[in-house]
Formats: sequence, C-alpha cells, structure tokens
Amino acid sequence: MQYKKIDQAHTPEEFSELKKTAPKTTAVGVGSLKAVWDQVNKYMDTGDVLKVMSAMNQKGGFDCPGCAWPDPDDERATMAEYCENGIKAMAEEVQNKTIGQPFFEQYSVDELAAKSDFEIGKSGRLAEPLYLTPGATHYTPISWEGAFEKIAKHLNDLDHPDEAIFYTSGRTTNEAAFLYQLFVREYGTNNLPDCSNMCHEASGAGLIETLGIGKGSVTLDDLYKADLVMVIGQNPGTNHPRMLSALEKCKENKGKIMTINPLPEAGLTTFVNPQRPMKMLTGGTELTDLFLPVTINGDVALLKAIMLKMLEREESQGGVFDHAFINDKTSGYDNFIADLKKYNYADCVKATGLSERLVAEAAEMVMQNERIIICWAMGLTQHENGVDNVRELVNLLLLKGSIGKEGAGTCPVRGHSNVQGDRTMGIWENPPEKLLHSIEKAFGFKPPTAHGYSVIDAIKAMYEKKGKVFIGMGGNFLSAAPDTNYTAAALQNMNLTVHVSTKLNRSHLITGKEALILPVLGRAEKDVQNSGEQIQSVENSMGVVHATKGVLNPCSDDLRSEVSVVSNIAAATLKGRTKIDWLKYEADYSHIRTDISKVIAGFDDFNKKLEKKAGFYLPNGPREGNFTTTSGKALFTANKMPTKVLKEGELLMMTIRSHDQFNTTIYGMDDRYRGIYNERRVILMNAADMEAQGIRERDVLNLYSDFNGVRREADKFIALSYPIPVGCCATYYPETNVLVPLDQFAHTAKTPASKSVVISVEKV
Ligand SMILES: Nc1nc2c(c(=O)[nH]1)N[C@H]1C(S)=C(S)[C@@H](COP(=O)(O)OP(=O)(O)OC[C@H]3O[C@@H](n4cnc5c(=O)[nH]c(N)nc54)[C@H](O)[C@@H]3O)O[C@H]1N2
Ligand SMILES: Nc1nc2c(c(=O)[nH]1)N[C@H]1C(S)=C(S)[C@@H](COP(=O)(O)OP(=O)(O)OC[C@H]3O[C@@H](n4cnc5c(=O)[nH]c(N)nc54)[C@H](O)[C@@H]3O)O[C@H]1N2
Ligand SMILES: [Mo]
Repeated sequence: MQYKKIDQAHTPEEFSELKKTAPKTTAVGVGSLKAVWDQVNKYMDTGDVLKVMSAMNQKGGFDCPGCAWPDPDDERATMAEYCENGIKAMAEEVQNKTIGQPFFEQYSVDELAAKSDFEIGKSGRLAEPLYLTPGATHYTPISWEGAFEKIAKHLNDLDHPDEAIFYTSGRTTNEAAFLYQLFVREYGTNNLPDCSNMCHEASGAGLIETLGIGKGSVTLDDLYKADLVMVIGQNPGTNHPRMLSALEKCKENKGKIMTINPLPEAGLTTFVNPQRPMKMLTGGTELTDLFLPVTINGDVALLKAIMLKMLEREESQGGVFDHAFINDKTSGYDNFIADLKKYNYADCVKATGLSERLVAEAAEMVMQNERIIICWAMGLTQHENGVDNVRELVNLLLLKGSIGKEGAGTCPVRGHSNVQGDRTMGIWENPPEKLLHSIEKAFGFKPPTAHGYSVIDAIKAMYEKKGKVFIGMGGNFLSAAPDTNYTAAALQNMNLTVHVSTKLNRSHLITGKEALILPVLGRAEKDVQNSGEQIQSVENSMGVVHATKGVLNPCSDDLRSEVSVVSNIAAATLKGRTKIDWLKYEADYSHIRTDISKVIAGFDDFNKKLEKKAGFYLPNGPREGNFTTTSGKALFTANKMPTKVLKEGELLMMTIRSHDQFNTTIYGMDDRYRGIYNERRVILMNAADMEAQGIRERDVLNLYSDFNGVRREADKFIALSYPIPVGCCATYYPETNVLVPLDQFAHTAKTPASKSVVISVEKV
C-alpha cells in the first residue's frame, strides 16, 4: 500500500518571523497576567470569562482541563486557583467559534492537513458528528445514531476483539473512563493503550516495584513542610505553574530547593506570585538554592555520585543513613550497597557533566536535610533507563528514611488533569488480576486476561495490519506518538479510525479507510442528561478525588458527553449479548459511581463521598509507611549507569514543551520564558557545539536520527545558541517526533525515549 499522506503527518516546514531575547529567570508576574487576558479575549465573551474564572478549580466548580496539580484542601485563593496556562487551556476549549458542515464543505481533509498545528487548533470547536466515506475528500455530517451503528458494525465484523484498539488521553473523567474500560473488556480485549504509556508509565513501573503503588506518596501539605525539595527533569514554571506557589510556601517555612535540569528554566529560579501584589512589586521569591545543569540523561550518574558521597560519610562518621527505617521497612540494602561500591565517584561525576564542586554541594545538601521530597516529570521518564531513574531516586529517599513521613516522599508530577484517575478506573493494557476479578463479580462476565497493546505495541500492530479499528477517547494519537511517519502509515491501514474530540487535530486528517469525528462537551460546559445536570469526578496528582461540574452552556447543541458516547457505542455494539444496562448510565451518572464503588478500591460510598467539596484521599500505603510490595518492604534496587557515548558530531536531543502549548495543541508561537518568539522550528544548541560544527546563529539545519539502521529526518530547523550543556540540544514536541525511534523506549514501561534522541545535523 502507498501511504500517500506521510508528508501531511506533520506541521509544514515553514518559518514565521523569529525573535530571540535572553531567557527569563522569573516566572509568572505581570507578563503572565497580560498573556492570560490576551489569550482569553481572543476567544471568549467577557461574561463567560468571569463565570469561568470564578468557577475553575473552586469547590463546586470544574477542574481545570490543564495539568493534574492538586488544589489546596482548605483555603483557596479567591482570585481562582488557576494559572496562565490553565486559563489558556480553558480558553482554547471554550472558544465561541465552532466548526461544522460549512467548514468541512469548504476544506478538504488534504487542505486541512496542509495547515500548521497552530492553525488547525485555531479553527474552533467541533460542533457536530462527522464522517469520512471511503475514498472521500471531505468530511460530511452524520447523525449520532448513524455513527454508533457504523462503529458497532465495524467492531462486530472483526475476526477477534483484539483487532480493535481503544486509546485514551488523560482528560477523560473517572465516570467516562470506567465505562470505557468496562465496555472494552465486555467486548473482549485489553487493548487499552493510553497517553500514560508515553508519559509517567516509567514512574508507575518503578514505583510499583519498589514501593507497591504506582503513584506518588506526598500531599500538598508535605511540600509545605519539606526540608528539601529536589525538582528533577521538570519545568513547573510552564507545565505546572501552581506548583510554584507550593514551593514558595516551602521556602517560607525555611525549606531548600535543589533543581536538576539541563536548562535553567524560568520560575524555578524566581517566582512572582500573581496572587500577592506586593511580591510582584518587590521582585518575587528566589526558589532554587542549588541549580545543577546536568547533562541529558546524567541523572543516574548524579544520584549515584551523591549516594557515594553519602556512603563515604556514613562509613567514616555515621549519622547519614536512617538505619532504623532501613532495617524496619526495606529489603535489598546490602545488595544495593555492594552494587553502589562498584562505581567510582569520579566516573559518576564525569558522566553528569557537572563540576565536582556542584555535585559535592548537592550531596552535602541531601546529607544536611532530613525530610526530602523528590518531584519529577518527563525529564526522568522519557529515556531508555526511565524506570532506572525512578528506582534510583527511590534508593536515595530510602537511605534517608524519607518516605512515609511528614514532609517527605515521592512526587511524580502528572501531566493531564485526570491521567492518574483514568488508570485508577482501569484504563490499563496490563490490568491487575484483582481488577478483572472485581469486574467479573460485579457484572457477571469474564473479562479477557491476556495483556493488551500499549501505545508502542498498538502502533506496530496497526502497521502490521493486526489492528483494524482504532478508537481514540480524546487525545491526538498521531502527533503525540513517536516516529510520526511510521504511525501515520499505521493509522492509514485501519478500516476505521474514530476520534472522540473537542477540537480538530492532525489525527483527524490522517485516517483509516473510513473515519468518524465525534464532538464532545469540554470540562467547563454543563452536562444535562435525562435525570438533570450531571457532575463527574477526577483524581489529581496526589490521589485526591473530587467533583467537577461545568458552568457554561455548550458551544453547540449537537455535542454529547463522553459518558453518553461510550454508553451508546457499547449499547449498539453489544446489543443482545451484554449483561449491562448501558443507557441507564447515560441517563444518570450516579449509577456509574454506584458501580465504581463495587469494583475499585477506595471508592466505597462514592456518591456520598463526592459531596465533600474538597474531595477525598484515596488509600496510599507508602504515604503511611506501609509498603504494599509483595514482600511488604520497600525495595532497594541496583541500577546500571547508562553508558551511551556520542560519536563525533552527534548530539543528544530532548523534545520539550514551549510555554505556549498543551501537548499537541499549540496556543501560540512564543516560548516567552526561554526568550524565543514567533517560531517553533528551532533547535537550541550549546555555542561550543555550534562552533565545532561551523554552525552560526540562525543557520537552517536538517536533523537526522539513525537508529538500528533506519534513518529518520526532520527538515528545516533554525539553530539558536542557548545555555544547554555541551553535546545536548533541545527541540519542541511534536515537530520532531518524526525523529523519535519507535523501538527506543524505557525497559519495562515502554515509554518512548523522547528525551534521549541521538541526532546529527546538517546545514541546508
Ligand atoms: N502548559 C502546559 N502544561 C502542561 C503540559 C503542556 O504541554 N503545557 N503538558 C502536561 C503533560 S501531559 C505533562 S506529562 C507535563 C510535562 O511536564 P514536564 O515534564 O515539565 O514537560 P517537558 O517540557 O517535557 O519538560 C521536561 C523538563 O525536563 C528537562 N529534561 C529533559 N531531559 C532531562 C534529563 O535527562 N534530565 C533532567 N534532569 N532533566 C531533563 C527539560 O529541560 C524540561 O525542563 O505537563 C503537563 N502540563
Ligand atoms: N516527542 C515527545 N512526544 C511526546 C511527549 C514529549 O515530551 N515529547 N510527551 C508525551 C506525553 S507526556 C503525553 S501525555 C502525550 C499526550 O498525548 P495526547 O493526550 O494524545 O495528546 P493531547 O495533545 O493532549 O490531545 C489533545 C487533543 O485532545 C482532545 N481533547 C481535549 N480535551 C478533551 C476532552 O475533554 N475530551 C475529549 N474527548 N477530547 C479532548 C482535543 O481534540 C485535542 O486536540 O504526548 C506524548 N508525546
Ligand atoms: Mo503527559
């Protein structure tokens, strides 16, 4: 088969007018407030703006559709618990511009694919269900019933349920996610890949093995009380701005902050809290006490170097390790120490790219402080050794007895607003046996036990034509996945691709033989069903479940909720053979919660608990010092230090987010904190690497990645010198996903290694 549309699978290689200034050190403040208003006024009526701002992240209001950072349990800022990027996410979602039949009559699928992601995103909210007939050039409207029947027919025509793939992105609420996995399992497969596979899967894998639960152990209160917070591989100023308020509180309580990141990200340096006008005038709070500009993937080496220093002091003077905790609560200590001793301190320091002085200072800081929290995100998970990174940071915390006590513990900072909840609800291609038993007991059918496809396996299955129908519950699978061209080919092999979406994206434009777009309500919109207005629920990054309820009228009368879409697909597909009354759920979501109570631990009396405005905490063993591993102990592990050596001319590339995007949704063309305006096709390089390769500022480069004999290419990126360690470079995701090899991923977790792509560059 010829994959005609491969060159339309990415944003066009065109430039806008690049402007560059020095990177900022301060985050939020006045510039942020201005950016909020600019964005909001672009899309929304003033009345709606005020309504939304007063309800977002407030008790009784709706959950911000941005990241998964928690809201305070008690007092919340009256000016709304939001951030610049939360408002942008929301404004993007509740645009008053809609697209329906006239728009899709005007533009063919190919014409839309020729636009940039930024332009596609600006088109407006999807307003009615759309269908692409085989061979057609344009989407045309279809009735909801017509769409459900088509999906049912395709699913029922397959030889085996495992030929269908059901993706989930992390905005789906608990109620919709629970129904979706229930439907997929009654239909007969565990093919439930999700965005988590590309995100914190490595954290989940590392934490389940060592501590017994794939979630973090700390609460917001712990962050306020920590002696030391280490922020590793995370850019909260852009991606979790409300975290900066928590760090500010920690500092006010005399806590210290250590930042480990190849880039000097704004916000981690200085934070100007928009809710404190006086601070805005006086220049804000300095957050980071010690900044370690580690080389990309130098984290295991750094953690080992720190632990070697600790061991040396422990052996000479004692008093460094928490032996009571180690004896009582952990296993594997002796093996771990024996393995650590195999490493040479100087070699480790060398592999970090840092000066010995800085590493020694970091070790001293860890030794001097008792209650330690480690926060991390994609800078640690998206490497081949992503799981090792997580296990190694657990080792450090265990040595200090810093898990399961106040002000200490693990804090993987989640991405999508309900990505953690979706997993709790059973969106998991490797379901635990316990979940399957509970489903069988509650619903009377036997769910399949064979593991399903993760994102990477799903792409391969589709490429090899073992997958035939793809359904995406939210998200933008094509652009988020690694190896864009391969993924584009895979999707074009499908008989049917279906996207349940709020906004148009590239995944709607590179389709199977037939395609459907099913438009749904966003978080901020009221959800009215037969029994009246519905509430739903989400779980944040710290395991708090709370209600979310929209406040605006839907942007179109022809939208359904995700719950309604799933219920109807299930009813149509499983007609005559289901044990479940699917449409009962659609009419009244409290029935879903009643059934969640029967299946998922911690959700007993769910409807009642949800009445508690600030929500309720889910059980979390490690938080209380109960390690729910098979041995009942927290586990020390031996992890190898990565040894990848770059050849001459090669660079290690991280693919990161700008300040003006939410994953594949591009809000604008500026990366304000990094001082890059109006252009996303850039590659940030160290000045010494540029000089060594004869590259001048603003030269245009083609980028290549050679992996296992396959050459991948991304054309036309403007070279910019930037404070990044030698041998490293950075580009924006998703423009360079085309370079991320499908077969390079974290062992155990299969998280694509999108922060460790070896590339070479050539001047155009
Ligand atoms: N506004 C906004 N908010 C978001 C998102 C968004 O796109 N926009 N996305 C959401 C999602 S789904 C997620 S998962 C999170 C992502 O949140 P982050 O993980 O903060 O996002 P990234 O841009 O991928 O940044 C990774 C950081 O890790 C650093 N880094 C890269 N490689 C390494 C390394 O090898 N070692 C170390 N120590 N650091 C490294 C980079 O310099 C960068 O600062 O944010 C969520 N929130
Ligand atoms: N190279 C590289 N690749 C990456 C990453 C990286 O750092 N580097 N990060 C990875 C990470 S951490 C993640 S989480 C994934 C993200 O992968 P995805 O979650 O698949 O991608 P998003 O861009 O968040 O999805 C945006 C789309 O979701 C739809 N949408 C938004 N809100 C809703 C809603 O409420 N309901 C429904 N049904 N649809 C909605 C809209 O149509 C929008 O276009 O990407 C991964 N890919
Ligand atoms: Mo993510």
